[in-house]
Amino acid sequence: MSFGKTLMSTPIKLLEPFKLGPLALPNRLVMAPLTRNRAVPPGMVPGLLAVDYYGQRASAGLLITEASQVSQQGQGYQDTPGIYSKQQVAGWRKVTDFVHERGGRIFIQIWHVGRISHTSLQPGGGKPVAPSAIRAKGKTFVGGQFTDISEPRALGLAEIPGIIDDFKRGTANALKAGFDGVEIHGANGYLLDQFAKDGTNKRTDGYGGSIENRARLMLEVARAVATEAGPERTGIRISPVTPANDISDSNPQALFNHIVSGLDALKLTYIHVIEGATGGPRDIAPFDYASLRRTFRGAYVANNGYDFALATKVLEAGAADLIAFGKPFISNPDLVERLKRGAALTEWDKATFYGGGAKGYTDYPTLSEAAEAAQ
Ligand code: 8OZ
Repeated sequence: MSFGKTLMSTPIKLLEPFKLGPLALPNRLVMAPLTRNRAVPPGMVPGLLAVDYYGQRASAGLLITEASQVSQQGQGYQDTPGIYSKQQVAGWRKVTDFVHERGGRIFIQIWHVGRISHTSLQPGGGKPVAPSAIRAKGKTFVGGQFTDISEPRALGLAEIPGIIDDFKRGTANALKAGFDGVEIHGANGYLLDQFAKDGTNKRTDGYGGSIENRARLMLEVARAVATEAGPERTGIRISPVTPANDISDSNPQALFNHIVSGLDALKLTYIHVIEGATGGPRDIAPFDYASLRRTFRGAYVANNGYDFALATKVLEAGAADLIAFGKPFISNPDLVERLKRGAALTEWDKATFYGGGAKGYTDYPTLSEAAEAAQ
């Protein structure tokens, strides 16, 4: 990632303010949702380290938390936080208070992993749930090791309202916890993406078959969340062509043109689009992202492999309003300040991405801390 000095004499588009619904963002940098697996078991409560971690990054235009499950059933990895219990709400409240104290804005990303889970995480040791009983090829991280994803069972039609209610309760809890808004995780092969895409959805009821039917759950969840939080405080993350978590679709362009048109009708505040393969090549499959931009009247948050040069180009072309950075925010809590100064960035350490303690989480220095340490 290069934040070159050569561009420093021209105004930096990423540092321009942006109005996101009721929120005045001081810049166009969004901290992407990042799974860090440091919630405190057994309650999956965000701990004091998380307070520090998000507080350190409060200068981002908008922070989006790591994905937080709306139910125990919605958990797929060890030590990810929830937003379904009183204790979790109390834990998150400390996070939002500290971020606000430091002048920041923060949305919580809420998810249900669907089939990307393991029986050891599920209520009563049961099977994870999915649109159809098709096991994902891949591993999840549980009990301190990478383990094969479990065989799921297909959700019964009668269970679907309960899933929507879980997202609704998660949203109500998020507001109680003091979040400025909610991002629905509709991406990366988790439950809502599993319903939307035909590689994972073989249902024959009203939630399977046609594009309209497969998109139904994502749009119903979006409506429920927006009803609870207000559409101006509701965003959603999508990943039309990612192969993450063994997901695929035979016609992602038609599917996502339909989904985004539905999201536009609900007046959501943003779509957050992972362009290409999550954390991988941006050009993995042809897709016309501009058509989503044209369809959706809210903000367009672009993500995946952006550096300063590409972000500037895309913002200047009007192809996006905000850019979400992931790994650079892990290792540079003061990413915005470093951009302002044209300062070098700290490299991230992959070994400490998932799980552990403060190391690789809250101990990356700001510029001034690094300067002090060098004295
Ligand atoms: C990395 C590891 C575990 C989960 C995603 C929430 O892909 C994730 C995730 C990423 O959206």
